[in-house]
Order: sequence, then C-alpha cells, then structure tokens
Amino acid sequence: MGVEPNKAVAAWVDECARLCTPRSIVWCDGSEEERAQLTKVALESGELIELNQDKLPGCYLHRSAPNDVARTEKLTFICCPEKEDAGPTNNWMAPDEAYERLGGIFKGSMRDRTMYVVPFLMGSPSSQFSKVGFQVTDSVYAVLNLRIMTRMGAVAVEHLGDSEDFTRGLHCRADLNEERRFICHFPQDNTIWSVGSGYGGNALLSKKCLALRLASAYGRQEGWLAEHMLIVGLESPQGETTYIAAAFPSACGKTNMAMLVPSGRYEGWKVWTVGDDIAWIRPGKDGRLYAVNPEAGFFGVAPGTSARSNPSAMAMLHRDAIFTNVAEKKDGTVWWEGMEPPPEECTDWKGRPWTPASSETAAHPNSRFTVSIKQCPSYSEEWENPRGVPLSAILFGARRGGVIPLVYESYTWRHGVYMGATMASETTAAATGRVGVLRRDPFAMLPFCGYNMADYWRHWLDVGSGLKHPPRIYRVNWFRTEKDGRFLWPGFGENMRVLEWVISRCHGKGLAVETPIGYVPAPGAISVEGLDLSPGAMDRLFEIDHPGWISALESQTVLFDKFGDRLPQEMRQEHDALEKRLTLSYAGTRVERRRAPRTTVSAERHPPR
Ligand code: GTP
Ligand code: SPV
Ligand code: MN
Repeated sequence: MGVEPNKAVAAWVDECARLCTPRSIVWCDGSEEERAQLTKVALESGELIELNQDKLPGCYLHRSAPNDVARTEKLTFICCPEKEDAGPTNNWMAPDEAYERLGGIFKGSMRDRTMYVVPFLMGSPSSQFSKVGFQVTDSVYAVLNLRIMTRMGAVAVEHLGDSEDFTRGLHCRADLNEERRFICHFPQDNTIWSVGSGYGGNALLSKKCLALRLASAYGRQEGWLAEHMLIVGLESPQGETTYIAAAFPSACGKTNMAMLVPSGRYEGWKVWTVGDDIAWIRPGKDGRLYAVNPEAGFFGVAPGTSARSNPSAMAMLHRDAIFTNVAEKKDGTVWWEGMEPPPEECTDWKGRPWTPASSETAAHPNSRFTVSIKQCPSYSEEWENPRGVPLSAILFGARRGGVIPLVYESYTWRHGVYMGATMASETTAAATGRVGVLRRDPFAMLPFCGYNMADYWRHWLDVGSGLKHPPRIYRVNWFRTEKDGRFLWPGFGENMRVLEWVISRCHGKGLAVETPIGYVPAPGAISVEGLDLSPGAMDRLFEIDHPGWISALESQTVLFDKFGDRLPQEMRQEHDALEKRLTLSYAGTRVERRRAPRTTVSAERHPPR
C-alpha cells in the first residue's frame, strides 16, 4: 500500500498473524483498483453475487449463512477488569478468560485463508477527535463494506502517524458456528475480538464495536457522548437550518428520518442528511452540543424501504451498493417485502425459488443495503465539518403500540435524561431472539453502551449541567396502533408535521400544553390538514393512558433497582415526581372525565412541579 504502517501497527498485525496463521496477508489501501480486485475475488468464492450491471452498476448481493443474519447480543461481551463497570445490562467476561477462550478459536483460524488488514478512520481527517482503527479480517465482504462505511485506507494511516492510539480489531469468521461465536470488547486495551460471525454489527468492527461500545467508554473519560443517533438538518423556506439528533432502537426508523422527504404540505423545506446511525457529540465553546457522524455510509434495513416510504433511499440504491440477504429477481435486480408488489417469482435470500404463495419472506426481515452517504440525494456538506453541527433538539423514539404519545417535550434536561433512560421498545429482527417483545432500551443504547448504564446516565446529567444552551429533549412514537394493529399515524414523510412543532418550540414559537408527562402540542399545533386519519386518531395519539403509565412506573423501578447505589438519585426523583403528577391528575380526571388541559404555556420552559 501507498503508506507504510507504523511500528505499533506492524507489531500488532504480526501478533494477529502468528495467532491466526493466514496463508497470506494483504494490506488494504482503499483504492479503486483494490476494490475491483477484491470484488473479483469475492465473486469467484461466491461471497458476492453479481447483480444486473446495466440496471444496477457496481451492485452486488451477499447471502450470509442462515444462522448469521443479525447481531447476537447474547454473545456480545464487555471485557473490562471489573464486572461492576460493565454493569447489569451488559454481558461481562474477565479479560484474561476472554483472550484465552477466543484465542483458542482464533488459533490457526486463517490457515487456508488470506488475512486482510484494513486501516480506517472514524470522523473527519481534519479533526483531532477522529479515531483510527485497524481491522484484521478473513472476510472480503467485511473489507468491501468497511470501504463504504468508513474512510478507509491511506487517509487513516496518515491520520495515525507514529501514534499507538488506534483500535485493534481482530475478526475471523472461523467456522460460523454459534457455539464458537463471540464479540468481545476490551476498553482498557482499545481492542475488539470478534469471531464466528460475518454479519453486520458483529463483523464491521468500526460500527457498533468501535463507534459505540468503545467510543462510549472513551467519551465518558474524555467528556463527550457516543450515541446511537441519526443527525439531520431541517431547512425552512426562510433558509434557517435546525439540526436534530434522534435515538431510536435498531430498526425503529433512524435511516428513514435521516433522509425524510417532507410531505407535499412542506414545499420549500429541505432536509439534509448528516448521519443515520451514530453520533459523536461534544459540548462546544458556545455552550451548545455539536454532533458528528463518524461513519461514511449507511448499513440500512431493506424491508419496508419503498419509493413511497423512503424515496431518497431508493434513489441512492441504483449503483455501487452491496445488498445483504435480499431477494433477487429474474432480471438480476433486487426485491424485498414492502418495496413494490411482489414479483411473480424470484430467488429468496437463501437462494431458493420463491413465489408470493411461499410461506416464508423472500428477503430476510433484517436484510440490508450498504451504500456511501455521498449517494444520498439529501447528503449534507456538513458531514465533512470537523466541528459537527449544533443540536437544537434530541429525540428519543421507540416502537410502542400503546402508552407513549406521538410526541412530547421534557420539562428540563434532567427530565429528558430520565425519559431517555426509561425508554422501552418492541424488539425487531435487527438482533437475534424474539421479535415484538417489549423491553427496556435506555437511550436506544442497551446493546451498545460500553460501560455501566447507571454511570452512563450520570455522564449525561453531567454533560447537560455544563451546557449554557442545552438542546430540548423529546419523546416521539411513530408506532402507536389501533386496536386492530394498524398504525394510527402515517409516519415517514408525514413525520415532518411533528418535526415542524419541535422546530417551532426550539425557536420559541410552538405552543404546548403542560401535562403530567411533559409538554404536548397545544390543540391544533400539529397540522393534520390533508391527512387521512381515522376519526379520533389525534386524541388517541395523545391520550394519556393512566393505567399504562402506572404499570410503566412499576417496571421502571425494576430496571432502576438493578443498579443499586450507582443509580443517579436524579432518576429516582424524576420517577417519583412523575408518579405524583400522574396520581394528582388521575384523581382530577375521575371527577371530571377528559377535562380540558389545564394550562396552555408559551414556548418558555418551567421547572417540573
Ligand atoms: P438500524 O439500522 O437497525 O439501526 O435501524 P433504523 O433505526 O435506521 O431503522 P429504519 O429507518 O431502517 O426503519 C426500520 C423499519 O421501520 C423499516 O421497515 C421502516 O420502513 C420502518 N419505519 C421507519 N419509519 C417509520 C415510520 O415513521 N412509521 C412506520 N410505521 N414505520 C417506519
Ligand atoms: C443496528 O442493529 O442498530 C444496526 C445494524 O445499525 S448492525 O450494524 O448490524 O448493528
Ligand atoms: Mn443502528
């Protein structure tokens, strides 16, 4: 490659080679020639399948092993020296034990394989806050994905210079056996060892392993935040851009919101995509929070993506994309559930013939596309900005059939941290295990927080208390349903109606009503003009479900109790204050059912009562 690795890198790669004993070692430089060469190798081995190069130039299909289609949270470990520092929501393994157990699996695992060494940079080359990682891997698919997902090659080697400060990521698919699959993180060694999986977040170590799990631990030490958040800029017809970050659990709408195309009513508005999955957030000198997307591409959920739901995503998938576990049509193009009417016949994600009469889906529910952020029609030039974009609002959103209203605003930063900490969501196909089960997913970081979650909440409280101009904090829920299971809210481009209210609040204009749970939009503050909602839908979207909240409060206590003394007292205080407000208002509503809201407040925020 063009740039020589420094001594520390060379020594570490040498160690990896001695452990895995590959047939050969290839140092990757990120060049076009290399991409062509690696694509050829992957086509020959069957790791990639060529799609129709006239209709989809530069596009390829990858079919993963059927037992390796999603993140495996049960097999993901934080290996810090003390178990308590990983906390009750993480799996923990002692570092020595982890190195030994995984070392046994890595030993000789690349005997008849090539070992690729991939330098990559997370963040802008001109930022001192960017991080360099090296991934050693036996997967050409991983290399080609990293090439899209990160700034890969010489740029990373140059950024590192003589420094030893780089993440050491060792990855091998080994035999893809779940019994021998482990994804281990060693924050004290800046090291990740992942073995036995070739899939997404398990195998692209830049993403969840480095940019969330390790980075969250380093962010705590260094005074910043690594978050599972999209970053988007919303430009008004007057030319004012408001930046919002939003944490939604896996497969709960980040990619969609990041490249939202506003519905017709919002002509003149522009949406700018800065990131769709990960945000590194730092306080700026001006007392605001600034967010950077450290990645360079999207690894997005395919099913449900259509010209109607996400036209921007469809537009960027016509060239230079890798598709994983989608269906292939007869003409060598791709298909997945929800894209458009099903083809009469196609090949499913396992390579078998499929028709609409088949009992299984054609694409895997967690099938994905990998594509460069630069191909997104709403790509924001601010993606290059080493300082990041200033945040006016932070949204926490989850998949909830009930209880959580369409949108509400926190009273304060502290109340907002409590809202994020107590988020729960119905599980999705992005991780193995049952789908549709409600579980607590604080800050959408349950699978990604690299240290004790209680310390993480403490860190959020501390960061906020140092800010002169903290962003406002919201809960949103696009997924509240009718009794028959249909969504009450149309979602997607129509979410702009909710975001318009959020923006107007940030600029001191939008009207809100104070309720026990927080500020909700004043009647009429969210436009429903032109929407085909079922009768009473808005009332139900904002209904405060008292019994639902009371049982939520109980289960929050179960979560909080897990953390013992480490739980910040502020979380209990917010819990108790909410309980009190709900009890008082419930007593009121029993006397006067469905009483009109008590106070209409201006855009000013009050302290909670
Ligand atoms: P990860 O990449 O796993 O982190 O997921 P994500 O948070 O980026 O989720 P994504 O935007 O890919 O959406 C996941 C699924 O939710 C897709 O099937 C979408 O079609 C669906 N979805 C996204 N936004 C909405 C919405 O506003 N309403 C409804 N009903 N579904 C949505
Ligand atoms: C997620 O599950 O949140 C993802 C996909 O973004 S993966 O990279 O597999 O983690
Ligand atoms: Mn994600």
